[in-house]
Amino acid sequence: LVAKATTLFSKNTKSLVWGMQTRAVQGMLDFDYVCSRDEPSVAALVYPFTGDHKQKFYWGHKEILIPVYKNMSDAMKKYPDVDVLINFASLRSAYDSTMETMQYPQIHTIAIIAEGIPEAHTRKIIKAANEKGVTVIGPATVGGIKPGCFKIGNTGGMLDNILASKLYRPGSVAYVSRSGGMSNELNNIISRTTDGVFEGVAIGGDRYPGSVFTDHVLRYQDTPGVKMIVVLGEIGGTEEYKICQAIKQGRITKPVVCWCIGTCATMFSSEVQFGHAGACANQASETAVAKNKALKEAGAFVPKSFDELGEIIKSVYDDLVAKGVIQPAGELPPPTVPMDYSWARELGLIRKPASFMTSICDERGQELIYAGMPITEVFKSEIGLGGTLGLLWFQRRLPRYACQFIEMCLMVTADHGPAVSGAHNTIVCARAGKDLISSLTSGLLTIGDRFGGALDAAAKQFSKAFDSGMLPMEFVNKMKKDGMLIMGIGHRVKSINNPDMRVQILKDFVKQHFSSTQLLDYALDVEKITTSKKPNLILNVDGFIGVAFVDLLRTCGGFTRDEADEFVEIGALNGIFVLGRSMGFIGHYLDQKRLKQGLYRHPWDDISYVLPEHMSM
Ligand code: Q5B
Repeated sequence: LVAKATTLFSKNTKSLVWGMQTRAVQGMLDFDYVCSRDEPSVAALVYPFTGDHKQKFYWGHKEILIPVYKNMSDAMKKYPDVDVLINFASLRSAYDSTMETMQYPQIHTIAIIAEGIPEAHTRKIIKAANEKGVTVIGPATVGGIKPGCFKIGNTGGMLDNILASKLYRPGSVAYVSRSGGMSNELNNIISRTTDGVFEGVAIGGDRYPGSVFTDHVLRYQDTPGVKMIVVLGEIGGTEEYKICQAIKQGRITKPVVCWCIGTCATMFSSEVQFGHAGACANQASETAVAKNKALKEAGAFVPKSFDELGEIIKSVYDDLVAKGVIQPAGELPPPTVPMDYSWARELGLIRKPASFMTSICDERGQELIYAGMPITEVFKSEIGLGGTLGLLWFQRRLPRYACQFIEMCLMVTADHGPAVSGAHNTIVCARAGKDLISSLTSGLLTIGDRFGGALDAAAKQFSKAFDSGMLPMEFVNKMKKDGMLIMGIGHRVKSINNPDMRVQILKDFVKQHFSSTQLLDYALDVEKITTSKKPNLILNVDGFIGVAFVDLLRTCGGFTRDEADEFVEIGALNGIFVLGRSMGFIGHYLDQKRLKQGLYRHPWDDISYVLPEHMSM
């Protein structure tokens, strides 16, 4: 067997981290920085699942790059001064990666974080480690910490905890525990009752930890900076008896404060398996009560209960100070490590104007919310597509008739055959081999004043004329005088002789359900005048929806007049045609694909070529 190192970590320790644990690595670097280390303790990461590359981290305020290697051998070769490996591999790969690590004699300490590694594998690891003189911390642990020097992975928690427990500089008390969580509690207790932690290791809760209590207690005994030792044992196993023996034999001379957790097991009528795999007393000597008794008899300082642990640590420490064994050093403030933005925000310490604002939908919580209405409620109250559109476009729970009207608008505008500009474009695009989205958008891009995009302009023109008290005839004449077309009036194929049934359907519904149709009535009066001039100058589908929507917004009770006007101003109404007609365009796209239509080429006989005469120079 090769002797193992007494000092596992120093201010110059360099490590490799196995696994893409970027948060843990950043935590280590922040710890290094707050300890005033000259260089980061992480030399590189090893991660077999990506190629060699570099990862960005913070070193104080600065951004630095730390390499990631696919092969451990490359990392070892590149960093011969690395002597610690922190293994974040899963329980499936931790064995192989640990065994591989032990092939490199430069490594003297391995921390294995994974839980659930088969005991047979751990025992093989322990055997190999003993043969090679490698200290294994873990498995199933956060690892350990040496204030001012080195932190294994996530040990010690967040930076505020590290600072609160003064882990950025060494104290005189070394501890060993099984549990990682309880080691944090020890950091807290020791920092409040003494000059602080010198080193702390959590060996992990498995039945076969890679290193045991005595391994670390003996190291601490042989480490001059350690003046007293704290052991937090627990029910199960007999390791604590080795400490008793070492005290009795005089191998351990420094004061040992010890408490075994799990004394409450006696309150149960049957044997209790506590959280850790090894935390179960299989015989009387393995109970916490028996071990505490033996430790006390051996000369360790054993409190009456865990609650008294702090007091007893303090009294032992005060005694050492009184005897001059410990001379508490003066406090120096640690360097400031900038707080991560996300953490500072979570703590409510900073505010920043958001780049985006949204008021219609929130997907962050457990349930998707549309304008304040949880998605389950959207379905429960059966508001349908019209109601959903009401929430997302108008941020209102609209009355049922309004939802129905919106759905009818979407239905009547869904398609008007392949000959209209948009459908034509979609078809040509689909036949040119383009995809659905390209073909759809090619169709949508034709929507404008002349085709399908006259809803908002119609709403504006008619409202302005109506609100200003202009008579329908005055309005028609003024538009003619100004040389402007009336938006929402006129159709290429529909006329009073060939009425548009879509408009008729909507008209019937609106007349029956809307509380007021003032603007619609005004537009119908205008239609009477325009159709008297030309039968195709009807109030078309765009115009009808435009003016009827103004009546809806103004009179449904959900909007102020300003809000109603704003929706028209910002172009909400054309959205109805865009949304409705998207259904048709998609239909045309699928139809062309289904019909296996080839590339479209417009026939020459349908193009009038009107080039200038050939001109000779
Ligand atoms: N005149 C729609 O024009 C159309 C006049 C007008 C005063 C007017 C035209 C127009 C306003 C925009 C509008 C939406 C281009 C239409 C839609 C969806 C669709 C489409 C589908 C679907 C049709 C002939 C004479 C001229 C003009 C005069 C025409 N419009 N006067 N105000 N608004 N409307 N767009 O038939 O004296 O002879 O020179 O721009 O509302 O897109 O199915 O196809 O669902 O897909 O080509 O329904 O009306 O008529 O331009 O030859 O004009 O009438 O000044 O007078 P036409 P033009 P004059 S719905």
